[in-house]
This record gives sequence, structure tokens and C-alpha cells, in this order.
Amino acid sequence: MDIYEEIFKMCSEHGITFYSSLPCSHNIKLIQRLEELDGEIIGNADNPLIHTPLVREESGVSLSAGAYLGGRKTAMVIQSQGLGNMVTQMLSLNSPLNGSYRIPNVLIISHRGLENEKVDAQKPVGSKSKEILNLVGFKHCSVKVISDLKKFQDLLEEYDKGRSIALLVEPDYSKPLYRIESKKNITRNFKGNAIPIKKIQATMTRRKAISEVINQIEDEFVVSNIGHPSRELHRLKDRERNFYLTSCLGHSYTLALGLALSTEDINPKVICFEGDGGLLMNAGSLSILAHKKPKNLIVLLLDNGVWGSTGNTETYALHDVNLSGVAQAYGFPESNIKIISKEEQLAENLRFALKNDGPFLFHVIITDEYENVPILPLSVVEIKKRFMKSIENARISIYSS
Ligand SMILES: Cc1ncc(C[n+]2csc(CCOP(=O)(O)OP(=O)(O)O)c2C)c(N)n1
Ligand SMILES: [Mg+2]
Repeated sequence: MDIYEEIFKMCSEHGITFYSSLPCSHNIKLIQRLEELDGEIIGNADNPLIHTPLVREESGVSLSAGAYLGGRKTAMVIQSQGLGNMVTQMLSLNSPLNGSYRIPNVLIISHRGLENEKVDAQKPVGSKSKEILNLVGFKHCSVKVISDLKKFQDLLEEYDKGRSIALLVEPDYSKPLYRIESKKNITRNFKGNAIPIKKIQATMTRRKAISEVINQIEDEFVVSNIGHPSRELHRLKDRERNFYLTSCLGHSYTLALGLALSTEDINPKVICFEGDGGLLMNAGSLSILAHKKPKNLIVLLLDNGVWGSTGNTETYALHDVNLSGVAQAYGFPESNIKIISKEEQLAENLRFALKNDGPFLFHVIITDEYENVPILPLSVVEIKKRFMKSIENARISIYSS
């Protein structure tokens, strides 16, 4: 039996019926199961199970607190990366500290960044996860195999006394990762916005979209987002002018914005890849982008409607959220927004954007297909140093000519 299955069984037996989640590649099976069970009565429960996929982990803390006020026992299924983002809410709503509402909550955390972790960028938060939990006053324990779960039983008793608790689940890196099967060429419906496109069928894979861009540009600076997009970009064409952001989900476009604003003196534009999941997590900052309007920034929103890098659970983008419509509502110039699903459209719009003042937002609808690409062989410090050197060289060549 899968350890997460057993954890879910224990939570159910303990009367937990209100779940929220944000995926890690290692907890997908449980999240998929929770989604299937949404609305069902489990065992002797008085109420149907509620599962809410989150777009940012910190909202799960207040969502759970509200559910507790409404009479539910709650649990969140997340990755350790999300823990850092939740600190203020946990201190204010869950902790036993003076001034906190002391509302109990249960966290089931895929604890990345430990010994066998291959993704370097998981390490800072992973190595501090226990300290974060101590800081916010959560009782916690670490488990690796099912027989360790006796410790969780003891924690659940603490929970009954009103304490918030956390279970840190060490991933089994030896197991192949579970993924939800690709739905391939599904048709997307865009509703309720001024852009006159209603139905769009994805045709390009993410790799194809990235390669279309990377093969057309020359000196441009590129910022790519966490997970498979950065890996695919590296695989297609590694360059000094590529900055691979391998942490900070949802923040590649804000990093690219800072870069664009501070490099207006050098010619090449800044091109940024962002994901639909990432953008949903940090949608509010679109208002900054819309307000600052950097002429030298092109954002490519690679929208596959799923949290693709962590196993393909759906994002809200797949259903009703039109993210470029959101950008438009925040004030992003409408004429510079394009919804794109075909290679030729992407190539043509990119050609135009490279020669004209932006900012541009290309909402690229891609399939949710997956290719296994190895993790980056570069350290994050190498990525930074190399990139900054390329900026320096760009300035030298401009000011010395
Ligand atoms: C705060 C935080 N929560 C969760 C994760 C785990 N995570 C890494 S990549 C990813 C999926 C990103 O999806 P999207 O932005 O849509 O890009 P895609 O992989 O689909 O191209 C998730 C959930 C994380 N790194 N950080
Ligand atoms: Mg996605």
C-alpha cells in the first residue's frame, strides 16, 4: 500500500473531511483520489468530503480555518516549498502564540530537499522545514515508510487537544513517479472577456513552443520557469543568456520584470516563460506588470491547463480562467495580448514583438503532453554567475562601441 493511501485512511478515521492541496510530484496519487472523492461520504462521516485544489498554499491556511469555524476537521496536502509561503497565516491563525486564533490544522507535507534530493533549489526550504514548523508552533514528525505512521497516530491525539500538526513525508525517490495521463488536444473555452476568441485547440507541445522561440531569437535574455520548462529550454539550447529559475513558482515573470526594468539601457529584450499554474499563484502581480509597462519585455504564458511538472493535475486555467483576460483586466495593453495555438502564429507574433515596443503577453495554449527530461546539470549559483556575466558583456559591448 502507498504511504499516502494509509495517511488518508488515518485522517478519514480521525474525522477529517475537509482537504485542500497543491501538488508535488510525489503526492499526486492522493490528490487525484481526493478529487475523485470530492462530494462523497467516506465511512461513517457525517458530511461529504470536500477537496479544494489550491492556487497558492497560504490560501489553504485561511480556507481551512474557515472550514474549522464551520465545523470541519481539515488537512492540507502540499510540498515543503509551499511551507515558507504560509508562515504569516500559520502564525496568525494556527500557532499557539499570543494573538493567534489557535485554530488547529493538519499539514501533510511532501518533504523535499533532503539527502537524496536531486533538485538543488529544493534544498533551502527543505532543510529549514522543521525549523519553520517549530517557529509556527506545529507539532510534527517525519515518516518514510508505513510502519513509521504510528507517530502520526500520536500527533492526531495532539490535534484533538487543539494543536496544529504536520506530517513530513520523505519521498521514496527509488519509485517511478506517478503521472496523470495526458488529455492531449483538448479544446479550451475562453469566456467572458473582450478578446474575440472562444474555442481554441492546443496543437503544440511545450517543447515545440519553447523551441520555436529559442530558435528565432539571438541575443535576447531569457528567464524560464521552474520544473520542466527550464529543463526543456536547457535541453533545446543552453545559453549564457538563459536564466533558469528552478524555485519560486509563479515568480519568473516578476523576476523578468525586474530584469527588464533594469536593462532598458541594453538592447536585447527580455523573454520570459511562465506557466498557467505559476501565474495563477501570483496573478496579483500582473497589476505591477500592467502598470510598469516595460517596453523590452515579452512574456510567454505556456498554458497547458495543468500543473504539468508535478504530474498533470488540472489547474483552474483549464476550466473558466482566461489568464490573458485577467492580465487585460489588470490593465495590460489589450493590443499587445495574443492568444496563440499554432507554431506559425507564434513565430509571426514573436517576429513583430522583437522589433516593436512592448510589453507583450503571448498566451500560448499548449498540450499537456510530457517528455521525461533530466534535471539541470548546472548549480543555481552557476546559473546566476553566468547570466550576470552575460549582462556585463552586453553593457561592455554597447558602451565601448
Ligand atoms: C510554492 C510551491 N508549491 C508547489 C511547488 C511544486 N511545483 C513545482 S513545478 C509545479 C507545477 C507548475 O505548473 P505550471 O506553472 O502550470 O507549469 P507546467 O509545469 O505546467 O509547465 C509545482 C506545483 C513549488 N515548487 N513551489
Ligand atoms: Mg501548466
